[in-house]
Amino acid sequence: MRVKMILPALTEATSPFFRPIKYSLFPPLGLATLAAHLDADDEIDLQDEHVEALKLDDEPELVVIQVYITSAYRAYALADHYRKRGAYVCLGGLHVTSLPQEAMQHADTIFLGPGDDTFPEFLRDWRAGAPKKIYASRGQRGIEHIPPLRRDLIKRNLYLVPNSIVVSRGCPHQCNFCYKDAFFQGGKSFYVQRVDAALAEIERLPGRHLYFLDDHLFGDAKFADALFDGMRGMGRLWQAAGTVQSVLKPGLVDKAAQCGLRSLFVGLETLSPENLRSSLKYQNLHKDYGAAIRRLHDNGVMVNGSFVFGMDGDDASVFDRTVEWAVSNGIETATFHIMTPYPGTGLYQQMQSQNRLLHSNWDLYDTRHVVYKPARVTAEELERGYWRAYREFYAWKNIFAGAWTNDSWRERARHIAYAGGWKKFEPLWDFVIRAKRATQMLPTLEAVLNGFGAHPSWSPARQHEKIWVTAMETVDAPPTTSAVRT
Ligand code: B12
Repeated sequence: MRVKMILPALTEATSPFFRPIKYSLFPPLGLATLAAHLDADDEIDLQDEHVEALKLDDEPELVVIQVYITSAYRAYALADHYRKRGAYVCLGGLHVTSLPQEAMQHADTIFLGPGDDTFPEFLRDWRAGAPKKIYASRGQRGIEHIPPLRRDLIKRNLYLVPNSIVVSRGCPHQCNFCYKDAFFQGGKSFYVQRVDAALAEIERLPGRHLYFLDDHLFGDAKFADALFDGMRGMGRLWQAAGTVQSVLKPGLVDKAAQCGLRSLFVGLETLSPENLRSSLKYQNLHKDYGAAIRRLHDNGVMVNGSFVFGMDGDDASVFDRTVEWAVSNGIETATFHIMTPYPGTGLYQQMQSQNRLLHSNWDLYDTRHVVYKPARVTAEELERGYWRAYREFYAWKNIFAGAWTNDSWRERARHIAYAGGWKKFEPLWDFVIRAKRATQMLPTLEAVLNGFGAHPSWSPARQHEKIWVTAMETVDAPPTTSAVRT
């Protein structure tokens, strides 16, 4: 069987003028996961439009397209194209699950929710000549017995982070803006892989660097604890996402750092308790964000703080206040978003019932445009403030100010290299992406993550490196500085 799998891109990702690095970071794990259910002798062409021009003159029998909100129109156009050419088209993913009626116009079959149980069911029906129109994942879903994803279909050289990995689905919390409730309807919304399967998947990944794309890697503490035990000694350097609450809990983050965690994406969202309450993000309420950041820094873990602007408690002062706070707490990188109500979420229902949605042009639901009536600022103020926050946070003066919250020179250098690397060398990234050399930048990322030797990853096989770094430290470290960590 000839199968085509496509991750379509939003327009910006395919711009002939400028390619932001964020679209060349991660390969399409969702599709590679689904591909594992196909037969070994099926002819599979997996294309990710974020990193390659699509070949559209082929003749697949089955087309599988993943639909996110910002790529929905592009996905529908591709679906229409292949249906005209006689292919059987399947659409699935978050946006299809939120708006099945819309997606159905463009597909032979649609899938609601995760595809790990429904896609194999569909394949059986399709091969038997009786596919259904809709497959909905319900009830006791899980990923304990899924086959290893088809990494052989991923064009590794096109990505900065080819070793991205997911070992859980969903999250234990219930924030009203999150995609989670829209996606995991009628069943479990947080579940993990078997620890041995997760460790085996890690072992299969070449090199050192890993990026866990799990919504909350620490969400199941028992699982995370066993995973980190298993990762000890593997010599990995890795990045992931977790909550303030999980960082403040004693033990787990320290263990994570010992087995290679070097940067954590943390959903700080807002500095206002009122906003936390209204978005049901209770797990962040009354938590000392500053203490969480210090805890991560003390463990040699950099922080990517994620913030949302435009919640109902935000007035025009929110942008400057947030940037100032982030800089003074030494956060290395920040991701800002304009609050965006995704269809199917509690936030969307709230905005709809209050008649505050401005339009449903999904292309603009990209967290950079205001798509609803904000409460205490105008839409223009919100967009201007959002862009100003990015400019200010990544101004050299603030990168240096943030870096100087560290005592150690190596930590300062790491902060400057990491923050500057993402935002100050965009023309370089553009060049690297066009030259199809994204993976070749990985050693640079690894060097920065390990703090130029201050936070190396240990493994028995790398003892020689340990000895070398320790020797360096003895020579290099200024005698008065205690913060150079080994
Ligand atoms: C990695 C990631 C990215 C990466 C790359 C995406 C990629 N290569 O897949 C980058 C950085 C580029 C990115 C960018 C953006 N992202 Co993003 N991203 C994610 C993240 C963290 C993980 C995705 C992932 O790999 N999941 C793991 C795999 C295994 O699961 P999966 O992809 O969902 O696939 C499963 C199912 O969806 C289903 N399935 C999917 N497709 C199909 C098709 C068929 C036929 C079937 C049967 C099943 C099926 O089966 C799969 C296996 O179970 C998610 C959060 C999340 N947990 O999903 C956000 C998320 C998908 N992103 C989101 C958003 C909003 C964006 C941006 C608009 C944000 C921005 N301001 O930049 C951009 C634009 C994206 C675009 N191209 O249009 C939202 C999407 C909301 C929505 N309703 O669509 C999410 C959910 C985060 C959030 N804010 O809530 N993103």
